[in-house]
Amino acid sequence: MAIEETLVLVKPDGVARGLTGAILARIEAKGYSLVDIRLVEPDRDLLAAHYAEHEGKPFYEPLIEFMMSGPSVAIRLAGNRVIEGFRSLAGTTDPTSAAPGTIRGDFGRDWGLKVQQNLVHGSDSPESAQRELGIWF
Ligand code: DAT
Ligand code: MG
Repeated sequence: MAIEETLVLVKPDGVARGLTGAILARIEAKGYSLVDIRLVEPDRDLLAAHYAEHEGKPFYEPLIEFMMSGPSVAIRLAGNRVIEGFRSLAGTTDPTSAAPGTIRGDFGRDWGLKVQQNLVHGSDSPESAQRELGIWF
């Protein structure tokens, strides 16, 4: 067993569309444990820290603006290999091509170029998880 913790965010589109409960149901059905959960309205400084790896990319500013458009639900999630497991539940980044059965594949809409509106975030490595959990909690 490799019990890990990860940061999951239900992003502003997921919260605004009333999908928080449906997303949490999938997480709980998988057997992961909610260790902590909070509604956060992040400021630019928090988001700059969270998305530091993407600074300078063409989608960076629209991403930050979108993430400031409303609250996100931040979740400290624990479970066996939860970092990889949650990203598998979430599906690939672009909702248009994310597989059916995944959160992004089932709920993500084709919003034109707005790939950032893909409902959820999940940390991509143990190092990212520890860093991001420290930012949001
Ligand atoms: P992920 O959220 O799947 O880990 P990422 O870390 O590469 O993806 O990017 C962070 C977020 O930035 C992603 O959830 C949506 C947005 N994004 C990534 N690539 C994009 C692109 N090519 N165009 C627009 N937004 C993008
Ligand atoms: Mg990422």
